[in-house]
Amino acid sequence: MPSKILVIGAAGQIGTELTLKLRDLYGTDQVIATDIKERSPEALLNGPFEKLDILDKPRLYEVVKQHGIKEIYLLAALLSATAEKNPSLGWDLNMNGLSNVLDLSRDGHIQRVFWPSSIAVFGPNTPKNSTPQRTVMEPTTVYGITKVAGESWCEYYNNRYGIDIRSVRFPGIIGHKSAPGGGTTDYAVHIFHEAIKTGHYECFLSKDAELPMMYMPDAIKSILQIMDAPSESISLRTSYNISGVSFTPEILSKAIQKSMPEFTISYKPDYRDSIAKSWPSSLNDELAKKDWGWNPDFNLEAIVNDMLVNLKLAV
Ligand code: AKB
Repeated sequence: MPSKILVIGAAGQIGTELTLKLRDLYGTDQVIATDIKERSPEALLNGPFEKLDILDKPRLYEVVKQHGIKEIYLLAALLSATAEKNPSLGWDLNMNGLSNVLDLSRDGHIQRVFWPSSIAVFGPNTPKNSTPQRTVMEPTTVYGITKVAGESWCEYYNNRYGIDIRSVRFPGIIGHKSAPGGGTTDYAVHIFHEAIKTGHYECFLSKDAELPMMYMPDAIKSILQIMDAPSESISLRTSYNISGVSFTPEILSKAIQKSMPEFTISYKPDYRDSIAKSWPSSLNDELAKKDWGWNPDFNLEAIVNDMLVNLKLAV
């Protein structure tokens, strides 16, 4: 019987799909979904749910003890665009949420932790194409700053206390089952919904803002793969670059037009465009491939086809 798992931020874009997948693999009652939201999202009603504010450390310890949790997936965070509107909350939630979970582990309650970092760790002075694993970072957003600091915090806890924490740097994630919440890359999900609903999308990035992206099944696969790998093969305890596909809003809109020729796009870049332009266009993920066999399945065409089929079915 696998040890019990806690997903924190389970109502979010990745949290929802990750919880469903973990419940499929390990059993519904083995995976406790938690979120700051009062109630479980519909999709997660098949299993246990607890309301949990990650900044409430006593409550976190209580939930962990009550359910005999041994493994945590920490997905609660304020993403890049939202955190720019409230930088101190972004810092507080992203850093102290992580610290609370790492302390649980240091205190011997938890055996393993997954925590996602992001391409937001990079900044305008980072090499843009095929960004190396180790390079200049210098992020310009509070979200990116918390991810750089969080990576070092994870490595510190691993070195000092032997905590088994694993992490990947997520690009923008595209999926059809759950909504993205406050990221710069969210346009790549909104565009599909608007294409189907109204046939037009007004994009908040400029047409040439090229970003690394990934389809949700690949994102979930990366989490399962890195968590399944033997501890000795994880040579990096900050966070691994992983790559899927890279495209601009213009390239994505043309890919959608292949199936929906009547679809149109216009551009009204806002503050998120300068965030996007400070991030890499593509990543070098050789180390993730070498250490734990990372390999994505979905290219742009496959993503577009799958999104359109599933969203049309859901209408
Ligand atoms: C965001 O846009 O903030 C996130 C991310 C790239 O981490 N999707």
